[in-house]
Amino acid sequence: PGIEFGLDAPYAIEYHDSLPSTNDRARELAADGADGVAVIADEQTGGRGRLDREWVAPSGGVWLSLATRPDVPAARAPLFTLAAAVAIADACREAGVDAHIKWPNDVLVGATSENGVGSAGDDATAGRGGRKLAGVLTEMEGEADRISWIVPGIGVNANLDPEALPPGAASLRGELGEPVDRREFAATLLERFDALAGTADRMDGILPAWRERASTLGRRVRVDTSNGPVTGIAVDVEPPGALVIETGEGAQRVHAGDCEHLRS
Ligand code: BT5
Repeated sequence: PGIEFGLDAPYAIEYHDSLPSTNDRARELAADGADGVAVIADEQTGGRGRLDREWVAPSGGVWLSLATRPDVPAARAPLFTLAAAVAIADACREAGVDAHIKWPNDVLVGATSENGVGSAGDDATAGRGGRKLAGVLTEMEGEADRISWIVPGIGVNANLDPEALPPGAASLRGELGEPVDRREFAATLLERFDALAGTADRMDGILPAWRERASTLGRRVRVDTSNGPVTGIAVDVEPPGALVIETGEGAQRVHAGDCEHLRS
């Protein structure tokens, strides 16, 4: 089913058949003062991941970015990424797919048990604790004491053929064997996101919800940060979203980077 109309959600919807990137459009709207608009496209021709990586986004996915102007300090921005991951995981579970979160922004399926990690042999991504169903790219502008705007961008491989996606990717259709109703999926996702991050006083629930759905905690991980790799056991996530890694030489907090789940 299409996602082009009839979405009952706590956000105004701006739908496009095709856009270069829903994040770019939402940034434009947010910079112009929009607060509470969800930009949704059936297809993106220039989808972006973090660090200027490409995000493959053909017709059939849920490609969605929120133009928001919350009254919170910039330091809390990482919480929006965590909230988006929780909202995605919940919408996936409601659709019948047992999704889990890999710090900070990946939603994965498969290989949740500790001993299952790496069971997929040489397949790089599968061997690292699951196949990627969704990702989040959050972009913002503002001063330290207040965000001017923030755009959480959400990409979910909904009704796609996994063959059309990069190696190590999964889709809801691939997991379920049939398409999902994307309108229902997007509505659930937006409702969950709003419940977690819609107002500053709601945001306290984000970390507990994230911990419950994360497969990273308790795992041996390597995070590649801009200061080099940090390896150890991921023991917790701390405000506003830092991963605490027990390295053997004390705990280290990492705020951004690419995380790999390692064999223990
Ligand atoms: C992400 O980046 O995971 C963030 C993805 C955010 C996409 C949404 S879609 C709506 C909004 N508009 C945009 O333009 N972007 C956002 P990162 O963690 O850097 O992962 C990127 C990597 O994932 C790539 O280098 C590929 O290896 C892989 N990849 C690319 N497309 C994929 C897909 N559809 N499914 C799974 N993996 C993919």
